[in-house]
Amino acid sequence: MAEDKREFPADFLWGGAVAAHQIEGAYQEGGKGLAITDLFTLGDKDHPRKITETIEASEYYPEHVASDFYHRYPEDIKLLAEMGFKCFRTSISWPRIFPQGDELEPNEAGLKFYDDVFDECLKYGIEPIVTLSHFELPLHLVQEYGGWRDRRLIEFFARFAEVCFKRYHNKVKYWMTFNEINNQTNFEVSGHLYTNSGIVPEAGEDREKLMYQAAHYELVASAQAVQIGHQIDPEMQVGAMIAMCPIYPLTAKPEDILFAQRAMQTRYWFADVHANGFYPRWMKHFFAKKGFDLDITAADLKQLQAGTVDYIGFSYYMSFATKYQGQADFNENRDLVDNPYVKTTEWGWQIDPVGLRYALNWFTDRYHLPLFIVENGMGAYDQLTEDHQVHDDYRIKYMQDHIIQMKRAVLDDGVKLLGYTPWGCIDLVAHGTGEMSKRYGFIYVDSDDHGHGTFDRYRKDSFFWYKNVIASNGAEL
Ligand code: P53
Repeated sequence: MAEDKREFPADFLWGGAVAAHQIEGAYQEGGKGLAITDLFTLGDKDHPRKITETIEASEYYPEHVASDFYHRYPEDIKLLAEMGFKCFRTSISWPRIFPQGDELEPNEAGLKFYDDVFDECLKYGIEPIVTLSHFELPLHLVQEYGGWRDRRLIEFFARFAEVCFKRYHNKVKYWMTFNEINNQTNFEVSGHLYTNSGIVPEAGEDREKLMYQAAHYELVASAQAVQIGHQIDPEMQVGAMIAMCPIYPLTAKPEDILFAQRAMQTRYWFADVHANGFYPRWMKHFFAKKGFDLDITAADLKQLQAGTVDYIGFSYYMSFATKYQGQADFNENRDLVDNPYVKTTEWGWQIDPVGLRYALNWFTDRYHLPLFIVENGMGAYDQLTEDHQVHDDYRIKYMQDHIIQMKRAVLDDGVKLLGYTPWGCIDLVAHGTGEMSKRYGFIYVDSDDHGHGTFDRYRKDSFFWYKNVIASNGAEL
């Protein structure tokens, strides 16, 4: 295949992405309250993270220290600038701004921290891209209200959004409301409902119904935030953030095709509501069939319609395949099968660059909105050599393959893509397992899974490679 030397559009936003809880550490500094992620223990690929009720001395909580970005952000952002970043995606830790979540007045020290971070970015011409809620729900909202099972969280979130928009609208144009709002479709797996919505199901409670109720409140809160944002500054772009793992039919058997369609509906209706402003038809039937008497008011439906998103941000790591097994409703834990045509990472994630082009086209056909790839990457074990190098050719290969498909979607298919922010551009705590050793970065952070190390930063081979990708605007991969 001939080398594709074409460039991306001139205003394409090359950058990288992180999230507050996975990189900042300093979990009790600057008046920050506890986030739910401060109670996630260390796991690994064979052992899920536990969620404890209080901080236990015998456990290790990786987010407490993370990559110590809170203290080292000037050095980190300087390195991002050296790579030529045009933008940098991070999140605002909700409990830094509202330590309990339900206060009326924000915490000035928290607001000041993000002013400093954004100013440091802007100093180098790096545009901050901000997620409001990236799994950092204030713990108090779980203890006092049961998380997003309670309608009052809409009001708390709207207040948080308003405070952030007012404070930073001159520094931040692109916002996202809820990170991977659809990751909770796997509600049967312990932890997913908690991570997205702070919900601990009681014995005998219908987890599926809880998920739909919480997601509804979140979508209403998101729609309110979009409207608040546009009132404060019409230039502001407020987007959704969807975890996109396309689900293919395993074979061309018509039942498999129909089932894959069903699977996509089940996982991506969140984007339908965000972008279209109303629930898809199948859901009304589904709720009735299930006998779910959800709290969805006429006023809510108006909000959804009035607060549709300006763009779709999405993460892309992998694709799935599914096979019809005689059950009408798709179930993530039962119906996903191995795709024989792709390889996997060491954590079993199916590597599928072509699926990224598929996803970009799928979103475009469905919503006709600009898109933003706000996460992509491959978690891997890296080796730091004695002279402080990391030869991460596997990471370079993964990204090359994905950027080639992205290029085709933009230049051959006409997809409107705002930018590309690969995940974990500075090594950070993996969300799923809590491991530091599941690394994504261009910048190596010298710390192990237990927070032992110097925390010094080192440039990996991928650092120099990506720097050249940006400098050539994607012509040289
Ligand atoms: P980690 C699962 C599937 C796809 C994306 O994940 C996911 C997850 C949750 O683990 O989450 C996103 O760190 C998420 C980030 C996360 C990243 O993907 O488990 O938005 O917070 O770190 C990568 O390897």
